[in-house]
Amino acid sequence: MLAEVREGFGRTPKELPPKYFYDAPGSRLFEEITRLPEYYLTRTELGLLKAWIPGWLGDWRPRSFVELGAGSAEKSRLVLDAMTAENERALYVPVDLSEPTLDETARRLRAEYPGLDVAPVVADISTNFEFPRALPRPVLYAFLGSTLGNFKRPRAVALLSRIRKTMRPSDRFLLGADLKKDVATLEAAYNDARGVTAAFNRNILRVLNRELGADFDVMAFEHRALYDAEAAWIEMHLVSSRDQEVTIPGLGAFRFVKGEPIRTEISCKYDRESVTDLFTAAELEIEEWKTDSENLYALALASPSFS
Ligand code: AVI
Repeated sequence: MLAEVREGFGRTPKELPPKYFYDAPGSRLFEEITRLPEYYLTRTELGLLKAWIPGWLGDWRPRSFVELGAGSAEKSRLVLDAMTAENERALYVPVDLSEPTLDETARRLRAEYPGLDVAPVVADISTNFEFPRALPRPVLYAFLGSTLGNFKRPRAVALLSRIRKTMRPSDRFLLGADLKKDVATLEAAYNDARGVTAAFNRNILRVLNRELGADFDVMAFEHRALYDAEAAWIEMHLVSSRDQEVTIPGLGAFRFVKGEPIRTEISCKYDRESVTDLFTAAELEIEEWKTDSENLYALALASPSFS
């Protein structure tokens, strides 16, 4: 963590890796975000999964389901229901950074689905983590919630390529992707009226205080989220509300001038073309592309390409 913060604070503007949002309070705040009226992503994705998963998994029945960033696996139930519909045995591999969340998820799912083997993997998917290979085929890999959008292109392509390398011809990859749309809708989703996203954003500084002994005055940084249309991403910042100095033991003192931002997250927004572009770079090709009636969000089901 110290090395990553050193690297991020060496940039202009300073940056922090968004994975550090998700300690226990941060994960609870994120769950709250997913239920906000402005944050249409989660409920729209759920509607699409409900509409399309039973049909897709009825025709092609995977025996393993590997889910990246699984968290509490709420949306995963739709896939698990379809996989276990005919009392067949199935394997679920939830992959997440948080061991306590995974343990709890595994405990609940084992009780709920008697025919399901649950083999959680604690891993940081933003690094070079190796995917399990010896899995009953076919395998459905999934990365939902538009979390791929929190990765810049090189990391997104690297992650997709790592998934692709483990795929056999009968396997599929399912991506949830938030779509480009009017700026007002996008910015409202990251600037909710109740200030939950602001609390979520600031929480990263509490994590640094607790884990690294830093002395951020958390309330002296303001939440800001803006859409950059050229990059096609939302940028979340914490903006210093005054001139101040922060000490991070092991890294030293950092001066902030009033108005100086720390970039805490990017959240890329896609269209079919940009998803195709990422997939092509990773040797994947879109088999199914489904959007909701308002064109807010998409599910892309992809197969490995062999060109
Ligand atoms: C997890 N990820 C897809 C969320 C997003 O929309 O980029 C994280 C988030 N940040 C602010 N609100 C939600």
